[in-house]
Order: sequence, then C-alpha cells, then structure tokens
Amino acid sequence: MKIDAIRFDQLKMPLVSPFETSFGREIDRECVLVTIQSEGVTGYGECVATHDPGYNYETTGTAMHILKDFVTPLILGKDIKDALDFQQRVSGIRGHNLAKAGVEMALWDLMGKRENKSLKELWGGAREKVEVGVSIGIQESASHLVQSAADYIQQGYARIKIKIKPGRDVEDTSAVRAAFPNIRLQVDANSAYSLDDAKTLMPLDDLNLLLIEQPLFEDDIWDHRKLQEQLKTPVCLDESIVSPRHARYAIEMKACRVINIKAGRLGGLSQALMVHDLCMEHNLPVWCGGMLETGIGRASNIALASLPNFVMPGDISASDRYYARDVTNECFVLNSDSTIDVPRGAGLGVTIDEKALKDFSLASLQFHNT
Ligand code: OSB
Ligand code: MG
Repeated sequence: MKIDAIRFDQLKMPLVSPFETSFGREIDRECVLVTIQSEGVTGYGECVATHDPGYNYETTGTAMHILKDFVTPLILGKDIKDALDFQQRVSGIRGHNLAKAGVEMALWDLMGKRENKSLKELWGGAREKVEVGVSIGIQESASHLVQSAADYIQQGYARIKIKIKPGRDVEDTSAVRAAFPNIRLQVDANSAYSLDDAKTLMPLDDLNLLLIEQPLFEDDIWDHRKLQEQLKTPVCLDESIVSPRHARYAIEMKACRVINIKAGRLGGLSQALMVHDLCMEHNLPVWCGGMLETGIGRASNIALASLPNFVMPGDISASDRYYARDVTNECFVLNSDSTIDVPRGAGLGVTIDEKALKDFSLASLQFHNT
C-alpha cells in the first residue's frame, strides 16, 4: 500500500456524562483521528490518547508531535506491505504506543477495504456479536453509584465494572453487590494502590467479583504477583501489559489470571492479536478494554472481541453511553442479550460524518506525498 497522504485530526468531543477514574475526571474526550489515503482508498484509525497523561504518559499533544515529526516521515510515500511491516518501520520510536496504534488501525481499515473483507474476516473472528459490559466512573457517593448501575442494568448491560480508588473502594463495591447479588461485577483501580495499601482491598475478595483490574503501579508486574497469591479473585492487568513480551512476563510470573487487551496500549492491533494468541496458548482468558472510543475505535474493538479467546465481556458499550453525537455515521446499539453486533462491512465497516469531524476538530495536520 503506497501511502499517498495522511491527516491527523485532534478531536474534542463532549461526553454524555463525566467519567471519573482514580487518575482524574473527564468531561470531554480528546483523541486523534488518523486518515490515510492509499491508491484511491481511504482508511481511518483512532489514536486513543487523551488530553491528560493520566492513563499513561501519552497525550493528544504528544501523539500529534510523534505522528507528525517521527511516524509520518517513516511511512509517507512508502509502500507499506502490512501491519508487521509498519511495526518494523516504527520500531526505532521508543514507546508512544497509542500514537503508533492509531496509524496501524488506519492501515487495517485500508487492507480490509482493498480485499473487501471485514476485520473480523481478516482475523478469523469466531462470533457475529460480542458480549459487552459497561464501565462506570467514580460517582458522588455509593448510593449514586448504585443508581447508576441500576440504570445501566435496566438498559440491558449484564456486566458492570466500577472504578475504585483509595477511600472509594470496599464500601462502594459492597453497595453495588448488595443491591445486585447476581450481577457480573468487576472493579478497576487504574494503578491507585501500592502493595502495602492493597491490604485494604482484601474485603473485595468476598464479593464474588469477576476480577480486580490493575490495582498496583503500571510498571510493577512483580508486586501484582505477590498480591495475586493472596487473593482468590483473579487479578487482571491493563496498564502493565504494553507489549506481547510483558504479557509473557505476567504469565510466567503468575502475576494475573486475566488480561485486558487494548490495541492502543499495546502499540497496534497486530500486537493485540499476538497477546490474544499467547494468552490462548496458556489458557488465560482475555477481554477487550475500552478507552471511551469514537465509532472508529469502537468498530475496531468489537472486531477484535470476535476472536475466540475473548471469553469475558468487553468494556464496549453502545455509542449513546458515551456520545450524543459521534464522528461515524453508524452507531453501535446494545442487543437485549447484552451483546453488540460485529460490523460486516469492509475494513472497520464504518463511515465518517465529515461535518461532525470538522465540528469537533481542535487542530488538523495534513501531509501529501509530492
Ligand atoms: O482503565 O479501562 C480503563 C477509560 C479510559 C481510560 C482507561 C480505562 C477506561 C475505561 C472505560 O474503563 C472503558 C470504556 O471505554 O467504556
Ligand atoms: Mg483499566
């Protein structure tokens, strides 16, 4: 695929409700939309960095810089064979996985469109619809949280994830468990605890949770192993798994029993596929994480979650849980069995609402091969 032109749009989109985690509160979601022109075909990708370096060190600002000054010169005018060829070309850029993954997604969209195959078909997805859940941010109080969970359960979500942080953990989680004794429930700390203060999390072990996600520091796989030894509940790693290598470390160390796969955090969909396969070989279940994506990233997540080892519900909710207006013409809806249909169209299987894109754009960079 000869790369004829590439565009990066830094977008800022209002969320339908604020999303609060242990690292901060988002009212608007930023991201970078990647558009690549190749031999008359247009491919789209989403870089899931946001305004603040809270989830990891990247931001929309660093992503625009890395994409413009380092990634673009390596691919513009070049003939890119496939995703692994792309990974090879950008392997000299340390880190910045979210930036790289946005471009790789656009390449997959192009490859699918050229071959007239959906991403699910390209990857050998095993299902037509994927099981999903909802991730609920930290609320004003435990009773507000219970109300929010009740609303989502009413809408049809059969799995609830709640965000926790020190001081807002056992009481909040217990309240949701008491209100919904049978709901599939899990928690996510986004690296808010040290091994010492993780002692306060021990009561969570008796709440019949599916998993406890990323309780400890993002660069600390070893302490997660020490914590997992003390818990019946599976530990799930999110932030710590930034490459297939890190997935192997975690498996070998027995640091977790579940892995959350996010193509962005791993540096690209090709890397996500590798982690999926590695976990399957080791009988470790995976599920698809979310980064409050637009319809572009959401289409990619749903296609990924159609692969066989995605055996737990993903953080993939319906479009209207996030945005009143999205950048895709298509929107994703929740089926009555807490699933979302896998797109069938070529590539990502979605189209762009150019007007929405323009309205949400904060900054735009465009490069042509001359
Ligand atoms: O840790 O899973 C996370 C959103 C932004 C950053 C990190 C995380 C999340 C979520 C939301 O939990 C998942 C979603 O997109 O619904
Ligand atoms: Mg997480």
